[in-house]
Order: sequence, then C-alpha cells, then structure tokens
Amino acid sequence: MKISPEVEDALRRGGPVVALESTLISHGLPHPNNLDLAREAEDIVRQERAVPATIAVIEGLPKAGLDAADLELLASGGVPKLSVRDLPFAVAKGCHGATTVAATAHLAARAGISLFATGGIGGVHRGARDSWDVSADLAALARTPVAVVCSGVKSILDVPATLEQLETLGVPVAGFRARCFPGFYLTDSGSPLDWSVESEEEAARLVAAVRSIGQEGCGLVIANPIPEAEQLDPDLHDRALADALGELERCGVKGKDVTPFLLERFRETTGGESLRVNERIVLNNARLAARIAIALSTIHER
Ligand code: PSU
Ligand code: MN
Repeated sequence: MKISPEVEDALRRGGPVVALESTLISHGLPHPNNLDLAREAEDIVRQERAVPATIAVIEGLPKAGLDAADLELLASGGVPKLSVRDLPFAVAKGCHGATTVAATAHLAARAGISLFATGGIGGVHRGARDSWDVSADLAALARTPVAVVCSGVKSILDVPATLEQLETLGVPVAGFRARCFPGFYLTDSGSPLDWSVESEEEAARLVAAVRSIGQEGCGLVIANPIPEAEQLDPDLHDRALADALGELERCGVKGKDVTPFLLERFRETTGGESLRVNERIVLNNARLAARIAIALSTIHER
C-alpha cells in the first residue's frame, strides 16, 4: 500500500487525518461534478487543518492520499467499483479501482487512519428477503476499526432493516446532535437512535472509548443529518424514490450495479436537486470528520 508523504507525516505525528472514499467519485456522481466534489472535500478537510487521505487502487496499488492525476482518473469514468472482496483482484491484475465504504474503511485501517467521511453507507436493500442483497459495508464496519461519518443510508435502501443489521453486527451508531437516524437527502429517516453525541469532542471520546474498552476490531457510525433547511423537498423525494424503485424492477438491474443505477435515476427525476443535496452532505461530513479527527489528536496528546 502506498501512503502519500503528507498523510504519512501526519500519521507519524499523531496528527488529524480523514480518509475519503472513491466509489462516490467514480459511481456516485456525474462528471464533472464528481471531480469538483472530490477536490472540494479535500479542501474542506485542509481548511479545518486536518489532512485528507482519499483512498483508491491505482494500477494495482492501494493508495491513501491521491494526487491530482489520480483524482482525474477516478472521475473520468470506466473505473470499476471495488468492495473488500474485489481488492485482491485489482491488485493481482494491476488495474485501477474506486473503493466502496467497505474497501475504503479496510484500507484506511491498514494505513492507521481512524476517521473516514462519506455521504451515505451501503445497507440492506429493499427486497433483501428474496435477493439477499445486503451491502458488504455493514459486515466490514463490524470488523474494521474506523469511525465513519455519514448521513445514514439512502432511502433507496431499507433503512429500518439496515439499522437492525448494524445492531446484530454489534456496530455502534451515534447521531451527531440527533436522536434519529438521518435519511440522507432528508434530515430524519423516521428511525430513532439509542445514542447521540453532542459535540466533536464527545464524538472523539466515543472513538477513543471503542478502542479503550477493547473493541479493537470494531467500527463506528457517526450519523450527521443534513440541516432541515438544506434537505431535499420531502414530496419531491418521495416521488423520485417511487420512480427509481419502479425503474429498477423494470430494468432487472442486479448486484453491484443496483446502487449506481438508483442514484442516477434519482438524480434525473429530481432535476439535479438530489445532486446538490448530495454534494452538500459530503462536504458537511468531511468538515465534521476533520473536526473530530482534530479533537481525537488532542485526546491522544494528553
Ligand atoms: N450510497 C450513496 N452513494 C454512494 C454509495 C452509497 O449515497 O456512492 C456507494 C458507496 O461506495 C457504498 C456503496 O459503499 O455504494 C455500496 O454499494 P453496495 O450496495 O453495492 O455494497
Ligand atoms: Mn449489493
């Protein structure tokens, strides 16, 4: 694995580092918005005085901390989506790959990075009772010592079932100043949470607590809702959701193409409004993760 000098230096000092995901760049957003967002997410982490480490596989080499050319490559299209089980293939074949939450968390943990920001994680798909389609993100979070700052899961998934799975897998979930699980585009998914944290410092203490009580192999979800004033119009949201799910059924899309298909369809139906909300979510989460990373580095100094 190749860790960039900037990231390596920060890790050696015990400084704040935030991992960022690349499937979101290659498969979550259209070109050129994806490239702009990839750069802006890194910028926002730097503005907070933390170090961004975008993660991907480039020519068979897993990397933490990408250069400008790597980001352009990921945003240009045609880069395969890699979950954890796909990583060895990309390495063995020497090809490029965009890492999902599962694969990014795995590589972040290998690099020694404990915070990771993204938009939404994968979860239990609707109809999973028949399809068994449950994202590998959930199992990865159960065994990978990385805290993921996200805005929940998209409503294209089965939100209550996803929360049940996280409970079964023993993954702690905390709302950031929220006692309800966020609904990605919507502030509130309607599913309650048992726990919340009220500040960046408290979130950092929680990250440290997972480790100090010996759950070394356990992840953590810090669920950061989009402010209500910035959420997608709930009526538009409900219409787009019904449409996307209907199209999925009609087109018979399966496997790892399901998530990108639904996201693209959602974007079309909302006239790009979902894209703007999605961008805001990613930037908000990158900022929060950077602040928690800074609070965590001061805990470690003490
Ligand atoms: N949710 C989003 N945007 C995304 C994804 C999820 O709102 O781009 C991506 C993430 O990379 C996540 C992956 O890890 O989809 C989950 O895909 P699957 O269901 O195939 O595991
Ligand atoms: Mn799947």
